[in-house]
Amino acid sequence: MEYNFSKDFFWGAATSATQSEGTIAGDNKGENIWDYASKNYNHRFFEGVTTEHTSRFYQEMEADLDRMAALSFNSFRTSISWSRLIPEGTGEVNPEAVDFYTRMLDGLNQRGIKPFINLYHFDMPMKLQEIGGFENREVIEAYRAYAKICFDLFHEKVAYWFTFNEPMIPAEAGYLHDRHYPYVVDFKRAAQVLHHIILAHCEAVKVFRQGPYQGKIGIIMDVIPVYPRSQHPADLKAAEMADLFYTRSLNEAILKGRYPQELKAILTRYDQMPRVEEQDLALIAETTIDLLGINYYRPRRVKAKESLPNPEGVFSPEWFYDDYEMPGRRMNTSRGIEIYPHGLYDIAKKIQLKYGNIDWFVSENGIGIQGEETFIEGGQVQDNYRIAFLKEHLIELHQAMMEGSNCLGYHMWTFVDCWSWQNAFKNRYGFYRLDLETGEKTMKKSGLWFKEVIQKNGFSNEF
Ligand code: IFM
Repeated sequence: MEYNFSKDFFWGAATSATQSEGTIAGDNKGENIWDYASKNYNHRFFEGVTTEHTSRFYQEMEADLDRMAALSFNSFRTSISWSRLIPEGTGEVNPEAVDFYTRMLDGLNQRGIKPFINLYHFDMPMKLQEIGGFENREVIEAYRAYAKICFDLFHEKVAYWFTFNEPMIPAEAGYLHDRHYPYVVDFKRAAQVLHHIILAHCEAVKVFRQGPYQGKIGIIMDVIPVYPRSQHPADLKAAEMADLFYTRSLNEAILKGRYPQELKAILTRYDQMPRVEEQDLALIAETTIDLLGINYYRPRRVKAKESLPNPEGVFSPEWFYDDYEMPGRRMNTSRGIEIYPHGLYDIAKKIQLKYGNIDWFVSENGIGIQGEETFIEGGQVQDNYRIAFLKEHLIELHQAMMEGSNCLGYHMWTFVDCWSWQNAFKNRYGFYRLDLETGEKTMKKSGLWFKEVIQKNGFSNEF
């Protein structure tokens, strides 16, 4: 069976500034929450690795661009680090950063690799976090100004802009589930952060549309499709609630221009409604995007709750469902998450049938594996599991495209093994292995496989 993809399909990979750039003396980068947290809450990071020690994209950018070209990428996503460009979050622009991003964008374009540029990947400048980060409405204006500076500086070099990567995560992980700084646990505050992030997205899209810029603008969402344990009404209700809180709350605001009605009713009932001003809803209603990125890693399987939540405990979406461990599910044990390629097909169909079949692409998909050095043979990581993972997901995507889904591309997470939030270098995701001792970057077997796929614009099931 042959799987051929559309002409001009985007093939490449994604990373983010904080996860790949690193810092060096004299780069004049300002501190962001990850620089701060990885030093001051060092115990929360695997083996205590801080943001200084990432994959050194800042120093090795030209060589890394050559590595991308060696994989035949035609596109690549990274983010601009807000605190590198504007060290205090507002005010003075850092000339070293302008020079770095200019060289990076030129270098990509010269190699025929289209830059996909994201403005925010979890990395709030520390100065702005000190006044509350996105919990503070003033930070929306700071973000709007930052976005405009990026558009003004780089619009001639970038055709694809994204306002946020996974906008749910800073709210959910930073303000409810104790995974990201500032480690607050409070649903109402998380909801406020999410609402302000949505407004910040809308403001950036607005400023983009008002300016003399060419190109497209969109957002990158992390979608976890929800599956109920059974067709029992209680399980179906549990699935509906998980979907409402974690997917529809955000997707409908961005893609349909309004929050789901049921959400407001529930949050009001539990006294969890964030402050929403009247003009906010009008702004959300009038904002549209050109291109949607979807990050897909896993499904969410749920069942009806088995015991009542503590009524005096912290309100959370988990008050309405329990996670369900489906017997026989296929696991990536390094990350403790299920592998379910068909979920990508289901997402594609949902976009097609429920969200107007808008243009979209897979902006992240990948598999993080711990202890990858044990798969090194002849100096190369023999990551057949990653090739199988990619193949299975691409087959599902291909099927959805055959049925009319407007998917324009596929970006793998990630290019070179990179630093992760909390897990640092525990799980490796890259097409290139990073040797932490020597700094050497070597192509894995999956990199070679992906290169062939790109060159053929598809693959056959045999290889
Ligand atoms: O590393 C992250 C990335 O920053 C956002 N999406 C998931 C990746 C893998 O965990």
